[in-house]
Amino acid sequence: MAFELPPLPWAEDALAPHISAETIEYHYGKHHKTYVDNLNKAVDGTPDADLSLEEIILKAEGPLFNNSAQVWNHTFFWNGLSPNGGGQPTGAVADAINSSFGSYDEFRTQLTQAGITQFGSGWAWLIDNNGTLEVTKTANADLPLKHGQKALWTIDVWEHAYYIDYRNARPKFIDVVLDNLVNWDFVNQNLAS
Ligand code: MN3
Repeated sequence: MAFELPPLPWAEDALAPHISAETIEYHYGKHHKTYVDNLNKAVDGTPDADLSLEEIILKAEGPLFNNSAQVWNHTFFWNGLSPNGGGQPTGAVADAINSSFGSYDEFRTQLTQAGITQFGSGWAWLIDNNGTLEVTKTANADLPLKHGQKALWTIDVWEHAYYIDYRNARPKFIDVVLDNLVNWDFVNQNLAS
């Protein structure tokens, strides 16, 4: 069965003005869709077509890994954003962030630094590493799953994620997302799963 582009959890203009409908139109409607299309082309008629997305990510290298991982990463990224999100964490994640980082501010500093210092394209992550929350960054399509780590949240720092709205100002994009869009309910679900 072919992989499908999952629907967005909100309307294309719901994250504006922080992320514009135009950015979503391209980032979801073109970039994310292209990864899905390329993944389907790559597995069509092969035994991989019967595997789950996660199974493909774990076994694949090269273009098949890149496209399958980018499908997963983008779906995870969209679900981690909410029009009513951002700011201080809630629930169990708030306690886990305090115990792992000392404070929300320290988490925020580390996450921002990871996003800014990811040279070229990639992702910054909040992960659960055997009960301790950590911030990591990955290049291109790479993701925690490939390293045996559990992802709790991510931010896409490829230029296509922010260039329409923020041009070259990646730090501003990260700030705005942290202040306004982090879906802490989703992070709590991932922590609990
Ligand atoms: Mn992207």
